[in-house]
Amino acid sequence: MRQTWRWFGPADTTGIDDMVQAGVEGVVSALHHVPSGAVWTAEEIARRQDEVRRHGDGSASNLEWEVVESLPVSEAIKKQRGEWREHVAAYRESLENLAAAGIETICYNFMPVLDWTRTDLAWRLPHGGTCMRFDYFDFVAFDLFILERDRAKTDYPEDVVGEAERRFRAMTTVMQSTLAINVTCGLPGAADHMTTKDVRAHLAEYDSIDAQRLRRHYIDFLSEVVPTAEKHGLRLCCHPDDPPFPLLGLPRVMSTEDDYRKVMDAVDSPANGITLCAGSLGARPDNDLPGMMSRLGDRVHFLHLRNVKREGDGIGDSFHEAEHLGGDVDMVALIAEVLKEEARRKANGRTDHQIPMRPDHGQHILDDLKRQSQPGYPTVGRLRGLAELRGVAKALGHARLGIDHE
Ligand code: DNO
Repeated sequence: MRQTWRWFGPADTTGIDDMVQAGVEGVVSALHHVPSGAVWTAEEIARRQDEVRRHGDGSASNLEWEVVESLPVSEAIKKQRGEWREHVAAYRESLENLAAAGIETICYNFMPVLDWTRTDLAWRLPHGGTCMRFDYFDFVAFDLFILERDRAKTDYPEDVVGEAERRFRAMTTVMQSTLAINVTCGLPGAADHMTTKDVRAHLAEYDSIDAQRLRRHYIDFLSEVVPTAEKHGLRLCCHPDDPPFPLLGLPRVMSTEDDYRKVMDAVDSPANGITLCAGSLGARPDNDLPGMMSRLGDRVHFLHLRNVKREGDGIGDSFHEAEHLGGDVDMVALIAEVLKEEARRKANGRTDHQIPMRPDHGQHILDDLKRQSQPGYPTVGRLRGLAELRGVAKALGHARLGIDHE
């Protein structure tokens, strides 16, 4: 596995110098300031590459920008409305510019309206640190009483509405507005921030788009951009829905193995691949992560190694972000499958036999509690995760265990 690290650019409180000390091998970044639908120009890409290549004092970092996360797919493309064709053309142009700059792995997602969704960005853990959490009843309270979505009342059973109402009434106004901010926090570092009002307006536009239609739009998009990716030797990789179940009555189409299979088969090309995010997919008890890696592995171009602790057995129940080796995802078994896939690729002469992985999210611990960072992206918590994951890979890849590990 190639050990990478997400960097939000010069404003990130974890700098390039920190990454070098953490033993990071490659950088994951994006041009967060460019709005979805616009072209990533060669100049802007080159600027970010240059920033990655330098330490704070200007000396060489020996790091490269290796993975894009994310090249966002605009809402217009997802809905096939307005300027969506222009946005697809811009997407192709951005891919061409990235290819010319030598960046081959491009992550994106196809979640309507909201990216990742949590109700608490700093949930206190017994050890004194914090993590992100999704609380089902708080989320329902947001939907019913803050967003006041038209159909919300009929979407939930009566007892759930009752409990959500009790929760909401017990919240102070500050707690209510914090909940609204947390839920709409969406993509960290993105140019497109949303208010509750924006969410309402977007939801209305999805009234006539069900999962089947959204999947069709997604396949249409892939049919347009995968040929460009193929031509330039790029690997597109779709991040799963986070959490992997429908929210706010919106359709979700990348939540399960079956969802991935449908889309991989519809546009059957190595350039159409997967970001296997263990934490996102792991929030659902019926997603078998090591099994998915073993069955879909040849299309996995990027790995987010993160863990979650599910707080119930149902699809849609509360969960929180656990330590990388804690939680419900069998991380050791998953990494073992990754190493097997890498060995298969090597034997087949694939140049992409080393799969980039990043320690996804981290609990905020030690100095993280004193310094500001993007929610889920603390320095020490991620460093701890990287160290643990690296240890597992090293141990499993030990020659005596017979897995050829790069
Ligand atoms: C959250 C991230 C996601 C991810 C996008 C990819 O921390 O994993 O925001 O970057 O969904 O498009």
